[in-house]
Amino acid sequence: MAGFTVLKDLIQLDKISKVKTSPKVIATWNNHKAVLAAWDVLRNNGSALDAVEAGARIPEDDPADTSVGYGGYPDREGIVTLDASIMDNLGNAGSVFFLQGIIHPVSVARMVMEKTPHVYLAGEGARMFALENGFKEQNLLTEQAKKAYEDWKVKHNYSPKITSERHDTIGILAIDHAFQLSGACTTSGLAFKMHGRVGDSPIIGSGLYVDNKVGAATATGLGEAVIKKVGAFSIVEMMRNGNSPEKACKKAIERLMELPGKKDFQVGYIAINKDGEHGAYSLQKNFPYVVIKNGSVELYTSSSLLK
Ligand code: SD4
Repeated sequence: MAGFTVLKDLIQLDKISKVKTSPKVIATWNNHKAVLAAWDVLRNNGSALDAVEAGARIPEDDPADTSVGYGGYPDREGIVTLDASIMDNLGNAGSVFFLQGIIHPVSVARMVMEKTPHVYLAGEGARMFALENGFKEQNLLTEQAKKAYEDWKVKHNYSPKITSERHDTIGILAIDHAFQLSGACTTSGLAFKMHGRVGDSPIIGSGLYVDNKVGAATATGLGEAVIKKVGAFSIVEMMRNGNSPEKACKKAIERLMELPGKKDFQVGYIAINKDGEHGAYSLQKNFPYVVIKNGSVELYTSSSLLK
């Protein structure tokens, strides 16, 4: 009997060693503090869902990150408005659009996913929901962001043209010890956007998509372009059809070439598949992304279509 148990254990071990995947987190840009926070969750046997939320909350809190949460650059009226989304391994999704005065939109998005029958809450409704659920209201416009806004008004003469001055939006994907996938994306959107504008980040299938059987993808860059090509969903579908994460991201970037003005904007995609393989691709060069596995952080620069 004892021999049988040992053999069974060996078979189990053998099975495990053939599984390619181990916990991993991947995030857009050099969000190394975010992947470390996510890793801390995974290392303690936490879920991919908890990991991506913990990771996304890091830049939301960071006044130096001018594309996310507190310290994010405001819109053309000088108001910081936030978009965020989250998806779990079961295909559940939650998002907030155009949220004002609440520092952690990713956690509000998670609450929309877990506590309501809805997927999207926008504007005042999202803010009321957050306040009713214990989130505190606070001013998200830092002195530095206010100054940048004042300078922009002078320099750009309040032009409605899209200016992609800075990008640091975090899209973050994780696979946990139980081989489950989750993802999140959070942003203050394009700097000096029109009041009421919503980007790709909270739109399920555009800025973020997770299918636990296949993989997950997320986006950064010009949201209008990502929305028009339903970026993240198309990457997951391309992975379903046998493409590696990098190949799928590349094909999705190639589709952007059908859009006008392609030389003037950036889009970067990152993806991970069910085997834990990751990849990325961007339209313009110099798109960094960060990966953590076995506790060590690696910063990569993706290949790009335009050189
Ligand atoms: C948006 N995709 O709102 C976001 C912007 C972004 O880094 O990625 N900024 O369009």
